[in-house]
Amino acid sequence: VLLCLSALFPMLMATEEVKSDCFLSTDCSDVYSSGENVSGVYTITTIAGPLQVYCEMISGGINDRGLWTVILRRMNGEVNFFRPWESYKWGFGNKTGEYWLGLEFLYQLTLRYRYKLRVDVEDIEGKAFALYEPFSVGSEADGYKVQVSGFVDGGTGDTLSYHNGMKFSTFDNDQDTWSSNCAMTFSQGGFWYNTCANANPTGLYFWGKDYGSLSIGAYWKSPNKPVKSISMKIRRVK
Ligand SMILES: [Ca+2]
Repeated sequence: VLLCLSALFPMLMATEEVKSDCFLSTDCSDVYSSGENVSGVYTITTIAGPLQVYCEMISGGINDRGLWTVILRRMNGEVNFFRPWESYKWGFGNKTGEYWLGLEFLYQLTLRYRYKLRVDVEDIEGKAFALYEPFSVGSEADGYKVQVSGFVDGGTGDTLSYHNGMKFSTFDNDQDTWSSNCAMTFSQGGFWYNTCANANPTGLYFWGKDYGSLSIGAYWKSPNKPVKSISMKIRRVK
């Protein structure tokens, strides 16, 4: 059994000696610190064991250079996102393509460190992004409730604040604030639905297709602008 002191006791990370003895990574910031600086799939360590993630080593301009741990990516519709609670809890998809990292991992990461969130969106209007800091996810007992604030507009507008403080919902676990089931009826994904969504990144991938019902599509800015690609990623804030 590999034992990494700094992963178990982050306070020890301040000690260079301990850090250099530890080759396990908590997130993509640690992957970068271990000497990797090319975007790609890397293995991090979680309390559930090793976990593959896509690390985006640079995103945006010089002022927003970072080591981003990708938590959601849509790019071609190859993965079905209309999935039950257990899938959203532990993650699904293909780390080189479309995937959801998993709520339990988001909880564990954001419990330990302060994170910012970046959302990169490409739709009919081109590319844009949004930044939020801080971003955190509560425990399963608390419904994996999201806390997100500190919006900075990179062209998408602020659609996520509507979801601040919401619990996570899937079609088989309705924790939204609507009398009916957002995931089942309107949104066809899993998200921190309110009543129901201003942003729906896990909806059906409609880019390049005809679609009949706008609200069930994958969108960020508004339901009538389905995404060509979208990625949500978090970066540890020092
Ligand atoms: Ca409901």
